[in-house]
This record gives sequence, structure tokens and C-alpha cells, in this order.
Amino acid sequence: MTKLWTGVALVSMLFASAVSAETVLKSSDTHPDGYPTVEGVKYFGELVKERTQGRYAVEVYHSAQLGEEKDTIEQVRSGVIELNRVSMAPFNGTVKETIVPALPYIFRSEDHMHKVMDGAVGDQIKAAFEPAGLVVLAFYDAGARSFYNSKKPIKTVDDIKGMKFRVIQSDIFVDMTAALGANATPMPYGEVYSSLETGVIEGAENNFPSYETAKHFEVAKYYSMDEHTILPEVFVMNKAAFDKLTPEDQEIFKQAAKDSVAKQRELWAAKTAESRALVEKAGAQINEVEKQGFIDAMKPVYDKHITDEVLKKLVSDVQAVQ
Ligand code: GTR
Repeated sequence: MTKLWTGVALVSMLFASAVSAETVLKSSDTHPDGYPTVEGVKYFGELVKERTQGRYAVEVYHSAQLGEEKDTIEQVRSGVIELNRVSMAPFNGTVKETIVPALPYIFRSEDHMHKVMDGAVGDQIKAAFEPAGLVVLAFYDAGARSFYNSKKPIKTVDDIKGMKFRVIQSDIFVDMTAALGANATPMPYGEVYSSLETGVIEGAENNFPSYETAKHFEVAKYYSMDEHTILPEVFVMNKAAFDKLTPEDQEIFKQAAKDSVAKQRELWAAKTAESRALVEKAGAQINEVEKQGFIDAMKPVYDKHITDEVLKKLVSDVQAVQ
């Protein structure tokens, strides 16, 4: 009898732990632990865990542990990993709607970008990821990207002519650099530091937190604030994995992602100020540029890439947001 009851108890305990066993979803990020995007996804994971009573949890593989962005995009599309936080630039070739927020000077300010991405245009861009096998959970802040280099401060378009930069992997960024009369080499993020160090490239372009945490300021001390893009990050989920969730769990995931946006934006603002102060203390020289010259030079990028009606409409919708 005692033996029987022990057996029953054991079986039911095993059963209970099997049904309550958590499903751990893998998420990738190129940035180190503590970076605002990593922390945003971790916060999302905590909320999901709490709101599903522990049925789901998220593990963030930061610091490019799973590979460079382009590779991890393949992993999340094929379902090798369930989640991924990346820039939208590497999607410019596959999800054409992502070209619009990647256009130089399309956003008047970060506030304008927030209004656009939180509204109908953002929803249209989100929906455009589905045919690529992805559900967009959130857009996160990435501030403004600017050029930095190892040679000199860039103040005017003339100063940048002929220089050689690494750009993020997107034709839009190659063409915007060309429009300024400079040369662009797209390459994975993880190769930028050594390429700057060895002189394969003279500069790169990014926001303050990336410039600081990837230590690029050590090998490229002139940061010139042309602020060519205010392109947000995207946090995506493999569509098949999302579709497998119950409708209630899908709501929990969406709401947790939405809640994590507010958190990430706060962290972003603080980190940007911190990174800027840190690089300045370490000797980086930050300067303003004659921005209008940069804005005027970008017309060919719009002419080349905004040719179909869907994108033309999206551009005017963005511009109409006040
Ligand atoms: C950062 C972005 C990364 C990565 C990187 C790059 O700002 O957060 O996801 O895309 O830029 O330039 O490759």
C-alpha cells in the first residue's frame, strides 16, 4: 500500500513537472550583456515567464554567441532559434518596406520616428515581415547613426569625399555613402574593430552606444554627428513558433513586447548619454556637421530606391506624421 502510494505520488509528480515544464525560447543579439536591446529582450522574457506562470521563458544569447546578424536572421527564419533582435537594415533586401525607415533623414527626430513606428506605418512594416516567416514583436530604439573615422573631423560633405567606411549590410547604406562621394564596404559588425585597426577601412557609422561598447572609439576617434539615419531595431519571432501559441499566449507575448518597448526606450536614453560621456572622456572628438549639405546630397538614394507605389505612399505617409 505504502509502496503503491509512493508510486502514484511519484508518477503524478513527474506528470506535473512535465506539463509545467517551461519551454525555453532562444533569442540572439550581437551586443554585450547589459546593452539596452539585450535588457529589453530579457525584460520581455521576465514578463512572459510571469504571465504564463512559468510555461515559457527566454534565454538571450548576447555578444553574437550565435553568430553575426545575417546568420542569425537565417536561424530565426528557419526556426533554429525562436527569437532575434537585430537592426532592420539587413532586411532591406528581403522586406522592401524596411527600406523606408532606413532612408537618410526620413525622420525629423526620434520623437517623429516613435510616432511613425507606433502608428499605422509601423503596423504596415510589421505585417510585411510575415511573408519572410517572421512576426515582429517590437521596434526598439537605436538612436541616430553617424560617421566616425580615424583620420579627421568631418564637417562638410567635401570632408568625407573619397574616404572608406564600413557600413551596415544594406544597399541603402552603400548608396547613401556613395551619394556623399565616399566608399562603402558592407561587413559584419564583429569585423569592424580589426578592420579599423589594420586600416582596411578608415571609418564606420553607428550610434553612440555601439561606438562605445564595440570599442570602435579606440581606433576611430573622430565622431561627426551627421545623424544620417534614425533606424529602429526590430525584435522578431519565428512565425511558425508564434502560430503554435494559443491565442491567449499570443496576446501575452504581444503585450509583454509592448511593455518592453517602454523599458528599452528608457534604457536607451540613459545609455546614449553614458556612452557619449565615456568616449569623450577616453579622448574621442565629437563634432557637429553642416547637416543641410548631407541632407541635400541624399536625393539620389530616394530616386533609386523609392520607385514603386507602395514605397512612394509609405514615404509620404511618414512625412505626413506630425
Ligand atoms: C547597431 C545595431 C546592431 C548592428 C550594428 C551594425 O547599431 O544595434 O544590431 O546592426 O549596429 O552596425 O552592424
